[in-house]
Amino acid sequence: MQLSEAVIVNGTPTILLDIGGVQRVAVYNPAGSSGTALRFDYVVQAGDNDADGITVKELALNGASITDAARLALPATLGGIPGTQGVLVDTLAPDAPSVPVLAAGQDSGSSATDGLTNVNRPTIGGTAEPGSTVTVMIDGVARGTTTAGPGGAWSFTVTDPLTDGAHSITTTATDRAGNVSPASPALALVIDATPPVLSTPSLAPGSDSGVSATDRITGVTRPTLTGSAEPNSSVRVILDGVVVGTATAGPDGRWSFTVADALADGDHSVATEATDAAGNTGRSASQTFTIRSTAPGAPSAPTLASATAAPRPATG
Ligand SMILES: [Ca+2]
Ligand SMILES: [Ca+2]
Ligand SMILES: [Ca+2]
Ligand SMILES: [Ca+2]
Repeated sequence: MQLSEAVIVNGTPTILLDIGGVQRVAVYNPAGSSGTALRFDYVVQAGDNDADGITVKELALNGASITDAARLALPATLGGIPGTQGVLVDTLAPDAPSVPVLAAGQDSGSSATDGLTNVNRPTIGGTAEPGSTVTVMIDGVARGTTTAGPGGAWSFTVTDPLTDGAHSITTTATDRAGNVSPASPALALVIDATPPVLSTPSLAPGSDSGVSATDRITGVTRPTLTGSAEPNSSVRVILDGVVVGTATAGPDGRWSFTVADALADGDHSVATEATDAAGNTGRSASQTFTIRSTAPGAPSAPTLASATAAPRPATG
């Protein structure tokens, strides 16, 4: 309270305030006052909340006197009160924000709602108190802030790529007075940005017939092919450049596939491609093998090359 001349205050006058519809009282503070500037203090209390500015109401003498040097009492009215609509009082913390969600298109792979994604810098969003500052925490560590719009909606794109594995995303909202909300419920996210790694496919044991079980020359025209890929990934079997079927890798990564249509004699190649649940795709090297299903011509009668020679093994 500014005065044009020095005054003497006896007693404890007060000034009535309206804070969000609640009457509060600012009390004369002699220690903070001088002859021409009277100070009144009000300490904001828990629960005070006035988003459009407090109102300064009347001066109450409460039996006190305010006089000038000539002992003339001042009129106990307040004039020329500066605008107080900018004086905002807010002791109420925002409610906890909504559970964060992945933005549209960010939940890749076989399900768009399972929280398993290969987007390792995802955009997430939610709602919080309008105008509040939203702090995004990943695994409990604040990783950035954004502002909730007039409707409360906010959006945030993770800046540093998240590592593969599980992550928990929560938020808090901070209002303009610095009150911080409780944390939101958590968004559980699993990042898999790593494509499947596939072994070179091979003929299964039992599908590589003949003198050698490892020479990839076989009389089995519908061989079983095997290999390994990322566990639970979907494996496409590519024979001579054409996808002929799909297998699913087991929890140990092993898959097998039996060719449905008999293969012609001759050389063939097999390769595989696997896609994991997050939508990453990897490809194997290709492997060749040879089908020889036609019975060879009757072998000539064995002859002894010498008395000590061992019998020649049959071929085929
Ligand atoms: Ca508030
Ligand atoms: Ca997904
Ligand atoms: Ca993967
Ligand atoms: Ca063989």
